[in-house]
Amino acid sequence: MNILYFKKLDSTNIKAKQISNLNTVVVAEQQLKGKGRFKRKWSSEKGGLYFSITTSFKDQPQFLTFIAALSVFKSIKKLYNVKTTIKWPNDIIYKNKKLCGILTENIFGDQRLSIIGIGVNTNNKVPLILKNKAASLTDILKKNIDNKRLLSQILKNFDIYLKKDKGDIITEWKKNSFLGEKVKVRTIDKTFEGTAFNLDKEGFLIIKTKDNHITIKEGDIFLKH
Ligand code: BT5
Repeated sequence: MNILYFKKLDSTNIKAKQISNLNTVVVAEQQLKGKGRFKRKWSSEKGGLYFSITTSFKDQPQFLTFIAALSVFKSIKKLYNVKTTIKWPNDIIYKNKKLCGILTENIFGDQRLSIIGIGVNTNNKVPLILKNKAASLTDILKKNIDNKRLLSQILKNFDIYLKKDKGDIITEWKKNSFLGEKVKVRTIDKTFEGTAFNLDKEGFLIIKTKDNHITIKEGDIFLKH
């Protein structure tokens, strides 16, 4: 992997798209316009780990998100012995607070690429408004985090998972995920409650409600406790 470091970028996903080179990692110490899903913002103050990986196009980008989530999950466990939980579709949480967010985008240019953007709260401050929703590794461990070391561990794991088959990825994802938890689901057109029940073969989430099983393709999930 070719790693490019920047002090400040609008967004590592945007930069990676401009560069459009395969197997490149774009890292920024700070992002001015960090992006979340659905045009949301990702708070990216100095001190955090913000990067994007480009890889060959996958028609099911959710699998790349799963691979990224597993890579972050494993790295945090290995380096800091912190047990996090993977929440569908794109979060790593610690005690119900978001520690990492992932944004996978497919680019249909001359070359078809998938860009996987990963933001991990390490030494950065999160805005007051997110205090109840966001966790950082420094807050959890009460020590400074070596972002380069964490990055290289995540990239190592990412390479390993990229070579695994989908079935294995889903199995491992499930084992370390929030499945079984009571949740509230919000999609574009409805909100309802149930239990996070399973993933289907495509990587969509199945919610068990009182009298039904509902497949969720896109939306937000909130843990209920
Ligand atoms: C995400 O969106 O979680 C995807 C975040 C991806 C960020 C990375 S950083 C490197 C790369 N470059 C980019 O520009 N983006 C990627 P979503 O599920 O939509 O969550 C966004 C929501 O999370 C916001 O609306 C806030 O409520 C919350 N949030 C924002 N910043 C946060 C932070 N630093 N920590 C925890 N929660 C945050």
